[in-house]
Amino acid sequence: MNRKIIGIVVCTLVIAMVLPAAGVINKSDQVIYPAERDVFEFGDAPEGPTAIAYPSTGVLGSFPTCINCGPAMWVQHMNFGAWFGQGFDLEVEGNGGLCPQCFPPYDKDEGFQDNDAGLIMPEPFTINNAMIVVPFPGFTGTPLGLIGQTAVWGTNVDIWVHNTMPGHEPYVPGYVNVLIDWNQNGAWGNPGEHVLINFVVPPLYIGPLSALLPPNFVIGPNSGYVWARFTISEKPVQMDWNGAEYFEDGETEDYLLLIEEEHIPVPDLSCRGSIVWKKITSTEPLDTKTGTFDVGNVGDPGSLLNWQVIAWPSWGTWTFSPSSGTGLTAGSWITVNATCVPPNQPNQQFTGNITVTNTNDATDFCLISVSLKTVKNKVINTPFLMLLEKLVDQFPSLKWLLNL
Ligand SMILES: [Ca+2]
Ligand SMILES: [Ca+2]
Ligand SMILES: [Ca+2]
Ligand SMILES: [Ca+2]
Repeated sequence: MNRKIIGIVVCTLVIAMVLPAAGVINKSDQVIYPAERDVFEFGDAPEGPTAIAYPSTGVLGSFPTCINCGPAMWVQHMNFGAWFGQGFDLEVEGNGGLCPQCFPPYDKDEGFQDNDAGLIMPEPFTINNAMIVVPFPGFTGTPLGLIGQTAVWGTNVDIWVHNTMPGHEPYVPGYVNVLIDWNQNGAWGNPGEHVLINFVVPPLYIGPLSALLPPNFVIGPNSGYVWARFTISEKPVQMDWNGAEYFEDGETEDYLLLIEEEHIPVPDLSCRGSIVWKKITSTEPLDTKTGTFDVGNVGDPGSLLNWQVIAWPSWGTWTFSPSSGTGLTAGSWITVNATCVPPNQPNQQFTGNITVTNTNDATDFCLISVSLKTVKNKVINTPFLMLLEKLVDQFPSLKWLLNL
């Protein structure tokens, strides 16, 4: 090791030793010195008889946050060198000192990217004074992932950790634990909610937790919001920890995270066009009439439509080409050629509909209106009519007979 490298290492060690001893910056920019540490680091997940954890269900928060109210205990840390993000701040009570008369306001200890919060991803949510779940100002809020998806550290979730905890060696490892309220009952400790268990952060490690390759975990079974607790501490906790403990060192940060339901794109059938055949003669019943209409998928991007012509007028003889289709992509249209051999009934107006349906959803259908008008029957090749026409030629005043 050359002198320069030794110098850098010594400098780093000195800074690491001096920083925790010198204190940390709290939210009012006051430096807190060790001698004044009659305050601690707490959580800010909701707790109390009026603290709603999830506005959509009204479930109350029973997370261990407040000293002066139940139903749970609380988490607290002194701090000598382990935290998340750029620092930590110390208070006399949970939720940034506002317990127990609070919720709202929420997230009064750490928010997101506020120099205290260490969460790198996802972008968490909070609950405003109108009790609406919202992203933090300046952020859009991003989901942890989908139900049942594996949350990968560094891709779905990450947090900045800082471990310069002094000890006998002279630095000691820290332990990171993560709890997520998968079943949204307002408490941790249910099976599967302890998603990172006593994960070791080596002495003097400062960086994203993902770089230490913590084990990934499967996202819970419910969509919506879940309160999560990230804790770094000097000692391990028990399995299925409920989030309450007194620690000599470290920090706890609580976040409201979003889990999304997998969205399966849904097709939506649409039709355009109508068919009108005016004044056709029925003297040539095999004179097939043709027309067209369009069938389209105006549904979600990525959706595929299966469709079918299921009904048509009872008059005439109909054929359709094509009469059904599968896998019509969103935004696509297909032209259907309709042919009809008209009924051999003179001087009539026929109307009706062609019905096209989404094969996978009977409530998704559309109608193409059709109309056909036949003229009066002029059966010119019958001997009687030929005779009549000759008669009219000689006696034009009898022309009205031809209109009968
Ligand atoms: Ca905290
Ligand atoms: Ca928080
Ligand atoms: Ca922090
Ligand atoms: Ca729970």
